Amino acid sequence: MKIGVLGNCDVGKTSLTVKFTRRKNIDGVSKVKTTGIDQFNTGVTVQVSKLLEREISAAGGPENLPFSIDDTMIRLTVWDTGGQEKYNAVDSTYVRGVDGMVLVCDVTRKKTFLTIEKWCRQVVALKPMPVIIVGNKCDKESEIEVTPQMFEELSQSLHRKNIRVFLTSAVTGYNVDSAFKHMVYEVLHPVISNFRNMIMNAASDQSLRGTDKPKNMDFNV
Ligand SMILES: Nc1nc2c(ncn2[C@@H]2O[C@H](COP(=O)(O)OP(=O)(O)O)[C@@H](O)[C@H]2O)c(=O)[nH]1
Ligand SMILES: [Mg+2]
Repeated sequence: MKIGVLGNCDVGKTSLTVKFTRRKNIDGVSKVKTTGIDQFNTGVTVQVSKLLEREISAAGGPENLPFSIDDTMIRLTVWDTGGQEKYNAVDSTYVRGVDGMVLVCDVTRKKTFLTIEKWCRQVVALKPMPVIIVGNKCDKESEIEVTPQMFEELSQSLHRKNIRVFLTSAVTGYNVDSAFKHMVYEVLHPVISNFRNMIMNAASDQSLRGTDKPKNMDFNV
């Protein structure tokens, strides 16, 4: 799974990505200007079977399922872009290569907020995908130019029911994990639903047919 991080220069894309993925102090790293696309391998793996623990146990445990999901993991890669703002359009190759997009603006600079509206439309036109909006630097309370109401209006004007807004701080870490985790779960949602249905079908098949178990199946997620 690949997650894209897009927004104007200096909004905190690199800082947020580093905070989430490496949990290192952001000082120093953020001083390096990003050019092109930096790919962060997060090392974050999502165990689908863990997310489905309740359903699996309701079905009588993993040994009762006709397939195995405990080995299925999804690797999360966060891409960090730089320099996109120089061009009027997003890089279509980059957009097509990701499964979800985190659009970041700096709440202390209104200009950066206005850009993400334009980019949001371009992104979903190129490839329909889950998108979230992140208003970063919310620790700089006295300098805030973008209000929660403005985010609310933007979210509604985009006519995408599920678009969520997170106010974050890469400095304090506030809401950083929640934002990325929400992004991951939105991308995973169809996969999880599929597994959930299969588990439920398997459970009802078994209650009808006793001990009859179909052969194992492999899944590529
Ligand atoms: N106060 C504050 N500063 C931040 C925050 N996130 C990033 N910065 C600072 O903003 C500058 C730009 O950050 P950077 O991650 O390089 O932005 P990028 O160009 O979008 O990747 C750096 O000086 C960071 O230390 C934040 O949440 N709060
Ligand atoms: Mg950067």
